[in-house]
Amino acid sequence: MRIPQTLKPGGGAFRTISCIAVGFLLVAHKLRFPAGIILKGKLRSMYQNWTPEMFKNYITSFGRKLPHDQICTPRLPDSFEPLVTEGIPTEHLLDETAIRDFYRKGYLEPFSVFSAEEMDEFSDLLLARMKEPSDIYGFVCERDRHIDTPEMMKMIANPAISDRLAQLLGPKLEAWRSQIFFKPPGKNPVGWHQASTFMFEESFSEPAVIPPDLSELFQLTVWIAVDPATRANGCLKMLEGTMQEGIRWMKLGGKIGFHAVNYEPDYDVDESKINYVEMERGQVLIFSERTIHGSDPNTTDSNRLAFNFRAVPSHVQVYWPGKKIHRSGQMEQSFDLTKWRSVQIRGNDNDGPNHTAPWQDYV
Ligand SMILES: O=C(O)CCC(=O)C(=O)O
Ligand SMILES: [Fe+2]
Repeated sequence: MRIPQTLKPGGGAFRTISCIAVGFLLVAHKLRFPAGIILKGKLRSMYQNWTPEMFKNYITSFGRKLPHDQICTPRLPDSFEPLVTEGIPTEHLLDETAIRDFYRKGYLEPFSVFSAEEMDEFSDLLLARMKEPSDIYGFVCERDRHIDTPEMMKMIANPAISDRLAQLLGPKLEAWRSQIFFKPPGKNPVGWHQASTFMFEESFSEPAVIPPDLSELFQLTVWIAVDPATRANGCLKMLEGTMQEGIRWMKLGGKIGFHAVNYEPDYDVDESKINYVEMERGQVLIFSERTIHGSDPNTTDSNRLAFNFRAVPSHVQVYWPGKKIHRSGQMEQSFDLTKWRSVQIRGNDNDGPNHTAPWQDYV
């Protein structure tokens, strides 16, 4: 069921009701009221996860101003050497310059992994999957299809990708989420956004990814160009320097956004800092979701199809412990997590906090 615009974040009714609730939370915060006793569900997690600055900005903007994500202060690593080198073939090794550039630009230069023939077959598979119900969630969706699609699972675990991820994140890695991004002619600009713990990209009130240290680099997105990605068909665009800067503020509402929620930047976008990342089919882009990024509409008459997945080091908790249903407000879908697993894509001797399965179990 589609939710009317007025009941979505940024919509009139949503703003009125949520400002009353947030006002109550702010007062409770000030009085140090033990809110856990009476609050339940979303209100309780907002009380726990929002900061006083967020409460205040939200109310004074009448339900429009929020950070793109949970506020954090990113920290540069002590050195730009790869975190892992052992067992990594030379062709996958990153040098210090590549890693330094990654921290500056927010992404690694795209590299070729898959052939055009492989992308032809993969394209047919993705387009078919988008119409079929997911075995794990039971409804038609574009999310986490790697769990019921062995071909995707093999891609996710491809060492040309996971070896590079390991040099930035560490040796033991999991893929917790994937997504098909289909951009047909004329469609789907993606507004400027960034995420760190995926608090707003996934929910309104609580992080989806829970690292022990918010300042470290604990997540990366892998974006695979199934069709060529060009400026004309809406390739990814990245704002240089923003990965290390922390989280900026956005305004809910407006004409574009991401998935079902509209919002716009509450800051000036410095055009001279935009990197358009054009890619050939079969190329792979690794970037930090903390980098402010988006994509323009597809102005060509052919599709722009892509597939992404999100990786974390295996010490990072995904979803709140014990969570059974994950409601993604932005996607307007609820995901029953009974059959979901965080998939180990590198280093199978996993001793982390997540309910995992090795990728080999699915192929
Ligand atoms: O494919 C796009 O246009 C947007 C993708 C994106 O935001 C992501 O992969 O995080
Ligand atoms: Fe994104």
